[in-house]
Amino acid sequence: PHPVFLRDYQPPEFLIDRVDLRFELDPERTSVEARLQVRRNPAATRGDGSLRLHGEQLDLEQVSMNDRLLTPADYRVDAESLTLLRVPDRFGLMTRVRIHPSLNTALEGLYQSGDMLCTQCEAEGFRRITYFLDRPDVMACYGTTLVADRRRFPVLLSNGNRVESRDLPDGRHLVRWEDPFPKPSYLFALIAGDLSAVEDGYTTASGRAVELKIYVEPHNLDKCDHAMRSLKKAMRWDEERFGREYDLDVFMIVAVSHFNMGAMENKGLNVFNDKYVLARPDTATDADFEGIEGVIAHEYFHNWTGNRITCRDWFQLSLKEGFTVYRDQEFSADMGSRGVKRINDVRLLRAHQFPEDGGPMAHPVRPESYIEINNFYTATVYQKGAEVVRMQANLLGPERFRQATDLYFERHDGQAVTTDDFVRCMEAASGRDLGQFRRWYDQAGTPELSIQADDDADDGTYTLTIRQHTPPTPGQPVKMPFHIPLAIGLLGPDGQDLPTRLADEPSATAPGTRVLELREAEQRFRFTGLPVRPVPSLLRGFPAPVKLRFAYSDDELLFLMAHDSDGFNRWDAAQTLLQRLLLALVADPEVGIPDQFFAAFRRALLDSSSDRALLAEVLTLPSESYLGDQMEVVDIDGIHHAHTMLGRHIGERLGEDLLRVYRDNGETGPYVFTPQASGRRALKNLALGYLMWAGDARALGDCQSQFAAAHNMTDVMAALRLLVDHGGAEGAQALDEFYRRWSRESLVLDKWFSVQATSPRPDTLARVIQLMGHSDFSLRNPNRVRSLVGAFCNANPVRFHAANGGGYRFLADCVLELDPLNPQIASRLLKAMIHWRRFDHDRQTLMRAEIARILAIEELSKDAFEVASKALE
Ligand code: HT7
Ligand code: ZN
Repeated sequence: PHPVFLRDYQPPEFLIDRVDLRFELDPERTSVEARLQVRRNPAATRGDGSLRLHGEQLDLEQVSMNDRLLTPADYRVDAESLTLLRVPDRFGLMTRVRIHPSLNTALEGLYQSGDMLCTQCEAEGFRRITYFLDRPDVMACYGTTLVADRRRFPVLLSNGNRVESRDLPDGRHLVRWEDPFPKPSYLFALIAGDLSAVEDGYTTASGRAVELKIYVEPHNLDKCDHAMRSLKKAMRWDEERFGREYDLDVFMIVAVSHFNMGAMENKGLNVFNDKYVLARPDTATDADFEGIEGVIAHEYFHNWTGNRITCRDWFQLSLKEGFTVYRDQEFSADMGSRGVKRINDVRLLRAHQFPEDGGPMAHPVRPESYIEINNFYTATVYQKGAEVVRMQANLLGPERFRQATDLYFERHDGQAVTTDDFVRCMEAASGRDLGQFRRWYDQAGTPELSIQADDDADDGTYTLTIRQHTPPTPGQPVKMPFHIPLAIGLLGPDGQDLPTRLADEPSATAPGTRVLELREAEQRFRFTGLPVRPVPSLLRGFPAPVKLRFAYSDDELLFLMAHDSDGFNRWDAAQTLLQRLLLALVADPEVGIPDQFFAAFRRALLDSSSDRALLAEVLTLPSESYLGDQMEVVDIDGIHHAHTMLGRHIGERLGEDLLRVYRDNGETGPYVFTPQASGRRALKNLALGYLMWAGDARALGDCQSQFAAAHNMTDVMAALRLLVDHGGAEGAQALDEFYRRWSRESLVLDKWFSVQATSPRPDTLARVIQLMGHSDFSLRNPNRVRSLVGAFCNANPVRFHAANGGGYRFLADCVLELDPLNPQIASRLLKAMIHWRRFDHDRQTLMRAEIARILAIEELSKDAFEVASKALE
């Protein structure tokens, strides 16, 4: 397979203004008739007079041009395209093809999910439905006619507004949809099924009425309230914060059980993985409720950032994804606790994006090449892309940023544009030069900031010398300095913020946070007028996606943890301390844990003035994989041992306090999803976890009672996880009970699989292999695969990286079995092994051998080929 390069981008030679599609739907054999209005693109250079349309896995039946039937002498067909050999400057084209949804296990194009038919076209799935210019810069208006058996498929949906509906002979019916907004083919969607809808309404800021419908299988109707509430909140928020109104008469969401990703923003018809729609307190955890709110908002926000304004080509993916993630993060921050949201977003960035940036598949936010675009829906494009937008928002300030986004929406509505067009709007609205800032889009790698502090008590100055260095990444051996906003504060001995006046500034600055702008490899900032040596609070609120190196003493970290006015940095100081302690324990398991650590932990635990959700974040140990990322060579077993040991010590030393916190934060009434209530649950279950680590006999009883009595899935799952990890009869019995109760609820059953797959118990791999043969397991359902195989390989480091290589062999076997069925999911799973160079020699050898075994397969998909080959480069 060959890469596609950004530098080769050419505008399309032809444009398509209008598409009329007619589907005769049948799971085994669907007929698709497409009528395209094609014209030469005046802005493109003339080619050889032919037109090449994308098309894959289509059985071509008929082609006609301007109503004249073409013969095979007029065109050429191969596995990826239909080429019309001579075409006029403007013409009508009709093609009729057959496709086979029930055989489509890749879940791209038109496929069967349970009893319904649905589509997934992003990125390049439309070409599996009909012949087309399947690229995002070809935007057309779509009319879609759906014909199907009325009993089997009473609901027929597509993009836009419904304009016709009638019965046909032989029990069939016809529904016609018209989407007035030009869109790229990746936003096309259709749904056919026996579905029920929860309906509601929304009046936009300008007074237009919009019908809201969430379609689900009838037995799920009682799990849509939270999704509907989230949708209405998102619609209001986008009006208030970004001035964006919804534009069609109806907005529809459909929940499907077989879906490769989280959800898809098709115009007016968002298709969702049901995991991000369905929730009832007894079936979904707080994390699920939060995920639903965020993903519903994300897809809705795409209506403007993605649909009205789309990407010129797939290298610009972050134009819509980075911006939309930024928007959904801001939305969630406004709906819940801003501080906790930021912590979780940064945790995610550090856990996934930083390793990606340091690994063999590192790529810029705007990649320069790809073999398979599906491999580039990454943490870099999404999460780092959002950080890049956030930095611009912070550099501009709220008012200018709003002017800049208004300009972007006005200037580019209806267009397919680039990340550079976006930055140009930021520049135009603010008058700032973002020339150097643009490097965030085209240089990969995480910058490392090394900061050194010098003070001269005599003249009251304090100097920070800041060096930035970005390690090389594949294809980019040398990096230029980034433009980095660095928010800092200086704390006095009483914990208050001091003024941050620089030596060359004429007037005093108010105490608090100030933003330094870094542009060079090394820069020095000299602060004056400081009566005492301050403790610096660096990277407040995490203003840029960078790694910080500063030689804090333990005492300084304890001080920041207790006093920093920036909540994010209080959390970060605690995490740095915990990380330090854990890494010291890895190096020497006999090392003593200082009393002051327990004292600080206890103080935080009993701090009733703080938000409990934030406390739970502060008191959670850094994950084993994150600790591994901080080591030169990952010591899997050492980390697991240190983690368990510290958890046990905390449980033992603070047993009484933990028990009190556990009991004081019990549920008092019916489940509500509010930041306060979910914070209580998080803190309570964290306390229970430490007690269970310590083997506290009272905690085992509490855990069993919680498992038996809780009415909400958050508490049930927390107890189940602890019981399973505890093992023995208690664990087995809880699993059996859970299965008996929930085996018919697919999303809950996923939890049953993943709680077993992520247990650190020594026999977990054997159990996982056994579960692969369970009658409820299927490789054809991505959620199930993720809940068992994905959870084991990505969230159970100590068992996946077992020294005997069993985990690696298991993953490679799964990838090989899955690749012919669903290459997207297979290649995503394979990514669990690409950081093999970070491990010891024996594990490196084992992982490399498994990747090589995969690469040796001749019919390997482009998806898996790209990941495997880059991993070994
Ligand atoms: N824009 C959507 C991406 C997506 C996707 C991409 C490739 C293959 C399947 C897919 N399903 C959804 C989701 C989003 O970011 O909003
Ligand atoms: Zn998105």
